[in-house]
Amino acid sequence: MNKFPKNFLWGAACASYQCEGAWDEDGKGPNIWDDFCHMGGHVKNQDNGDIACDCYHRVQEDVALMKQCGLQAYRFSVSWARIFPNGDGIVNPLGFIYYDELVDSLLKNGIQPMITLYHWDLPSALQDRGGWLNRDITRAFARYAEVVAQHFKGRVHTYMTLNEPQCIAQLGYGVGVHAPGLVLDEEKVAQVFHVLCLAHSAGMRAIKAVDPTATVGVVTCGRQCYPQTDTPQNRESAYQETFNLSSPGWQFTSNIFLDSLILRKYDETAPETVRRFAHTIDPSDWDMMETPDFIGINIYNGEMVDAEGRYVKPHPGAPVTACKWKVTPEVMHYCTLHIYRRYGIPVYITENGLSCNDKVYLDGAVHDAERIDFLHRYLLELQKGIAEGAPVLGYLHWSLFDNFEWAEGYDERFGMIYVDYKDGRRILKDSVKWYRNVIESNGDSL
Ligand code: GBH
Repeated sequence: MNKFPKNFLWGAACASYQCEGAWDEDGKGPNIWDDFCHMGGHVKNQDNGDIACDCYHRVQEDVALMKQCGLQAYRFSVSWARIFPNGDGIVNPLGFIYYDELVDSLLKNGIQPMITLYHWDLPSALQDRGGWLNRDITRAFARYAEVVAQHFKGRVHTYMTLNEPQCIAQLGYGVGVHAPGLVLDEEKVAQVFHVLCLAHSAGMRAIKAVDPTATVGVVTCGRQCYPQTDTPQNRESAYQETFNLSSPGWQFTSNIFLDSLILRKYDETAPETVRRFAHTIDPSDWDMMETPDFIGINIYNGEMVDAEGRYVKPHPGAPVTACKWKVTPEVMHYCTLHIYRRYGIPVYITENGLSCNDKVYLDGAVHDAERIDFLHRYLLELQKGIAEGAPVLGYLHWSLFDNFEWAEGYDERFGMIYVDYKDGRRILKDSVKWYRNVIESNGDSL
């Protein structure tokens, strides 16, 4: 019996601002992360993405490495401000240079390109007009989506409209630790979620209009709970708590976004602020929502709950990653089942991984035993969800390269390939050699 489905897709993911560099080359316009970093005071060590991993200038080398790692798919994002320097209006004739080279090189090497349209780097010109608070942005996003889909028609078949609406809304507009750095009240954050839903939907329609065969998904990072003991009652409480908006942090649930898109309503557990916002919505908005073809799940860890749905604190000294995120492999078993049970559409794991204190050893290699152990545990648990019927189409590790970790700058290393930021040199870590065997055996080596 095979552990993973026959056509299961194994790959890795990254995002434009985190790895490309070339922040002002070939006619690119400024985006909110350029501004946020250059302003100073927001990012550790005053780091920025001006150069990052310099992927922009290393396409051939990088794709050769991907090939060497045995990747079947590469999820990357397009920088909106490269295509539309002003967010809207005129297309930059040089905007696709890098992406053309990347996509063609991936295809030549048998690696499937998967495009995220928006991974947080909004053109500054659109932020000047209110960013995701202004619903006019949905038109600009649809235009951008249309231009990208038209350009890659026949070469790219899988798109993700938005990466993690939860982070865009809450980290960018609620607590301000991400660009654009705004600190607004909960009703405004709810409004951002709604505009993001409309933008996803308009973008999805635009892609389908130019390429009806394209598959279009959206990527969530909502809270996931898993049962302390694997009983039916505890499984149920974990499911209920996963989508409970009345627990602290409705901004970090999946349903605050996906319910709107797919169920076309807010959950009954929505708090007062969300309800108040809901009253201001034009009812015809709900008819404009587009159900995605798949849901991308970004999952790093989860919350353990008991049979009554109470959160169980990790025991003292429980394992954590370098940036102190909990290590909870069990969440992989249940997260795909939860999302599938509620929404009934297939899922990808679009991100999963960890940061480690990686360094180059005396022997010149990067021995990241922690990452191998983490991956091994998480993938074994993922397999359990699949065995119980969750339609999981693939697994994309976050990340391929060490890269710019937003407000944490370059302090956190999430890659399976080490990047020496002094000179851009890449070194395959032990984990990616291990991962290659997993891919080659379609998970049977686990
Ligand atoms: C992803 O974000 C990003 O897509 C990617 O760009 C980034 O580099 C990568 O992960 C690694 O950070 O406990 O309720 O406050 C993941 C961000 C981190 C989302 C923690 C939710 C906690 C929610 N997530 N998180 S809560």
